[in-house]
Amino acid sequence: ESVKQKRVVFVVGGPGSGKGTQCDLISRDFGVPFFSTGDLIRSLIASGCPEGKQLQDIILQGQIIPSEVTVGLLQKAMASATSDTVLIDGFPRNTENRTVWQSQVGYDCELVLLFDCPEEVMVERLRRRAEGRADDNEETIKKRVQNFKSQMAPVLDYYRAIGKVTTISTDRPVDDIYSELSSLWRQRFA
Ligand code: UP5
Ligand code: MG
Repeated sequence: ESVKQKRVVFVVGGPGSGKGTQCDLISRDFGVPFFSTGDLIRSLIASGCPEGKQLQDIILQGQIIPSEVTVGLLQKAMASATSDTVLIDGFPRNTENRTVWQSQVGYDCELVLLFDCPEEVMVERLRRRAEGRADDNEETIKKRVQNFKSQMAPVLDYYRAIGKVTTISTDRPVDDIYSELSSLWRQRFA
């Protein structure tokens, strides 16, 4: 099934770097549909699908679920979006995600927004978050951070080499980050 080409912005950054918080704000103010890959996966598991147990195990290990699953969820979500610009939070997570996206979707993102935040700040935010996420425990948090560092490095190298990465420092209050992000958004996409 072919989906009309959209302007896709990937928002990436370590666990707790503030991706969801900022994407919500952009989505609210600019009317851009926003898809959190993690939320899509959690809903799929909650729906009681046959592969749910296996997916939940992967999440608890802080590992990355198979690209075909993720890209399939994103394609389905994007197909229902009427806007020609979409925000995707938390994808890609590794090189395999990136290449499967390219072959399955058929075109690449326009921009990668990298949320840059010190590890200890991210970890502290996740420790404090009390939303009952199964992966917000010390053990899993450690693995999420580790996997982000090791698996995203080659993805970021790839996108930097083609000039698609914009880095935003997220070790500051939500409003400060958003004032930079929203003006960037206004310049490029509004
Ligand atoms: N907070 C936010 N901004 C703040 C600020 N500026 N100052 C102080 N506090 C701030 O924020 C995290 C917490 O910090 C919140 O309590 C918030 O209020 C506060 P949030 O905006 O939720 O940060 P975010 O970067 O979205 O953190 P999240 O935990 O969602 O990041 P992850 O990347 O770990 O989670 P995600 O849901 O994307 O993925 C979960 C798992 O799913 C992955 O580990 C992986 O196993 C799997 N997955 C895949 O396999 N493939 C995918 O493509 C995607 C996910
Ligand atoms: Mg999130």
